[in-house]
Amino acid sequence: MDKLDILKKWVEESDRIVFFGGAGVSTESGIADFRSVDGLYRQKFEYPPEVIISHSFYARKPEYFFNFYREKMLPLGFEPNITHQVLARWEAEGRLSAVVTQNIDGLHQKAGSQHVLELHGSVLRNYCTRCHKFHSAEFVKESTGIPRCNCGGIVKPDVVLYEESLNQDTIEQSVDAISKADLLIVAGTSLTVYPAAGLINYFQGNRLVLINRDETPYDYQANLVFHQSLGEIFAQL
Ligand code: CNA
Repeated sequence: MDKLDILKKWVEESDRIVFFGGAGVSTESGIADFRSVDGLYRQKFEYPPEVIISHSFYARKPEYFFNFYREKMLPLGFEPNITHQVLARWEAEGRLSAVVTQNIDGLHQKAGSQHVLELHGSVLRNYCTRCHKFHSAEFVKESTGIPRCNCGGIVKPDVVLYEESLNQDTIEQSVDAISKADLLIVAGTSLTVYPAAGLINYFQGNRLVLINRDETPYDYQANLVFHQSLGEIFAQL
């Protein structure tokens, strides 16, 4: 049996699949990732991107942060691709228990997935840091300089910046889903951002599948590895 047939068989036999994904899941929707050859980290900016999207930079230079965020990190108007769609279908069929994602683009929900654990938050939620009023992503996109609420407070995206901690409840739910999974598919992630990447160590099964164009530090732990595009694989599932 070739690798793809094995994966198909495992999917058919599963009813607690967990999909753990990253920016590579959305590149085929047109959203750049961080670490591919045309990713954000290979482009030249005045400061390295990981510095700009850190909490201390946000606190020191909020206007610069928001200009970068609006231009490079606010993916509006994109549509889910075949990978998002197949995952939503598996959930509806009762095969998949959770999507754990490092993405902040909301495309899994747009494709119809219900149980999505967003480790790094979402650009679709924005709150005033003073009165906590909700603001849409369009509000932030259309703002100039520092986005401000009617009360004068800064409107901050509900996105986890470097140096900020992850939501404890989301971590606990992710650990719970991963530890109970009968098939864990890890895909479209360089597995270099912690603590998110470490969560896959909670998997207790022996069907760990890794799908990523580039090699990852976890390839050696996987039971099946595909160095291919997600779209190529998911179009056949
Ligand atoms: P990353 O470090 O940029 O890694 C992405 C990985 O995906 C790379 O190893 C690529 O080889 C691989 N890849 C890219 N496209 C495909 C494809 N079509 N098929 C298969 N593999 C592919 O991204 P991570 O998610 O690992 O890093 C974590 C960061 C990136 C998170 O904090 C995210 O919030 C952040 N991010 C999110 C988005 C988004 O929400 N769409 C976009 C850019 C960055």
